[in-house]
Parts: sequence; structure tokens; C-alpha cells
Amino acid sequence: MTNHRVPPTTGPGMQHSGTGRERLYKVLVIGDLGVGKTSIIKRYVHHSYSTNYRATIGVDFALKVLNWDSETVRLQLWDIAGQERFGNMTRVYYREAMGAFIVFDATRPTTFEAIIKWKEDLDSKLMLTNGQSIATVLLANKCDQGREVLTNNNIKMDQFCKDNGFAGWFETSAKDNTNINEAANFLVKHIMATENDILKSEIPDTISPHLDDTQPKTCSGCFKP
Ligand SMILES: Nc1nc2c(ncn2[C@@H]2O[C@H](COP(=O)(O)OP(=O)(O)OP(=O)(O)O)[C@@H](O)[C@H]2O)c(=O)[nH]1
Ligand SMILES: [Mg+2]
Repeated sequence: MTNHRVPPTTGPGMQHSGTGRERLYKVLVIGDLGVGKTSIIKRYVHHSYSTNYRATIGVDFALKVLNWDSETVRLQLWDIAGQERFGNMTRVYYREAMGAFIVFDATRPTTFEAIIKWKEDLDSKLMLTNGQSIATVLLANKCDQGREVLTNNNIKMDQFCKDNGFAGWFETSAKDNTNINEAANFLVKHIMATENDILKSEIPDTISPHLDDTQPKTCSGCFKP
């Protein structure tokens, strides 16, 4: 069965509860087939890992709740099947997302090449209200399988991120639980920064009236002859 169910979102941003501020962020997890998206989410949210591969069909969801200073941050993680890049549902899935992980398998160069295609797909279908792309972090997964040529040049990877609009990159392993919390915290920080930018850019221009005290005051509301 194709899973094209979409959970209700209350829209990105801040809500107030009795105990303090709450933030809800929709975060996309995208990348080619079998790179480990579902495994990363399972590790992050359910603290578990399995070697069995069951391809995600359509999209799956998970919720991670974080205590962030005195606030609660809810990450609604959208685990989008690798095969969806060739479908036409991504526009629907991307709607209202505030952040994204784009994942590749550090042992398979073709999945690294697909990163650009995923990023282009994302940027062409989703933009923040200030015209910027959403906070996006690159994950080089399966790093437990040895450091690969793909990522062993940190300077090159940093430059790749700069050139292609990624906030940063992490070598991760869902198997060994490497860098997953770190990458998520990094993404949340960048989402919060972009959220502040949006709020700033959305403050409407205010017009300050200059009252000229030398003019006689009239009352347009009273039609006195
Ligand atoms: N060695 C190793 N294997 C991993 C890691 N993460 C995932 N795998 C394995 O890679 C296979 C695919 O993982 P999934 O998480 O299902 O991949 P996916 O990206 O969700 O794939 P689709 O749902 O088809 O898009 C599974 O057999 C996992 O056990 C990792 O960090 N290290
Ligand atoms: Mg999956």
C-alpha cells in the first residue's frame, strides 16, 4: 500500500503552552534509496537499529521532542522514500517544512551525486517567505564502514556545502549512533536562526506620521460648517 497519508500540521513556528514556549518544526529527511534515512530516524527517535532493509513506501512520520533551554521543541520528521524523487508527490510532502536532512551513503558514490538532484528538487518546490531556502544539513551516513574517499577531504566537503547551500555536513552512523544527535541539534539551531530572519523580514514597514503643530487642527469627523 502506498502511504500518502499526511499528518495535520499546525504550521511552523511558536505556540504557547501553560509551562512555556513550544516550537513545532517540520523536518524532511530525503536522499536516495537505502542510504539509511529510516535507520537514522529510528536511532534518533526510538534508540534502535536493525540490519533489515524494508524500503519506505511514500512517507513515514516520527516525532522527536527536545527540551531546548526553557522551551520545548517538537520535530516532526518526514521520512520520505528514496523512490519518491521520481514521483510527483514531493511538492506536497515538502510543504511548510522548516528544515531538511539530505542523506547519502558514504560508501556509494551514486548516492552522493543524487544529493544535488534532491537539493534542486527541494529548492525548486519550497522557499521560505523571505525567499531563502530552508535550513539543510548534509549527512554522510554509514561512516562505520570506513572513511571513504568521498568525505575524507574535509575542506572539499565544506566547500561543497558552501557552493550548494548546505548549512553543514556530518558523518553519521545509524548503526553506531554516531553524530545523529549532534546533526539534529545543529539543524535546530539553524532553523531557529532562519525563523528569526523571517520574523525580522516580516515586520511591516511602519509609517510614522509627522504632525505639523503649526497647522490649525480640524476635525474631519465633525461636519461643522
Ligand atoms: N553499516 C550501516 N548500515 C546502515 C546504516 N544505516 C542504515 N544501514 C542499513 O542500510 C539499509 C537501508 O537502510 P534504510 O534506513 O531502510 O534506508 P532508507 O534510506 O530509509 O531507504 P528507502 O526507504 O528505500 O528510501 C538497511 O539494511 C540498514 O540496516 C549505517 O549507519 N551503517
Ligand atoms: Mg526508508
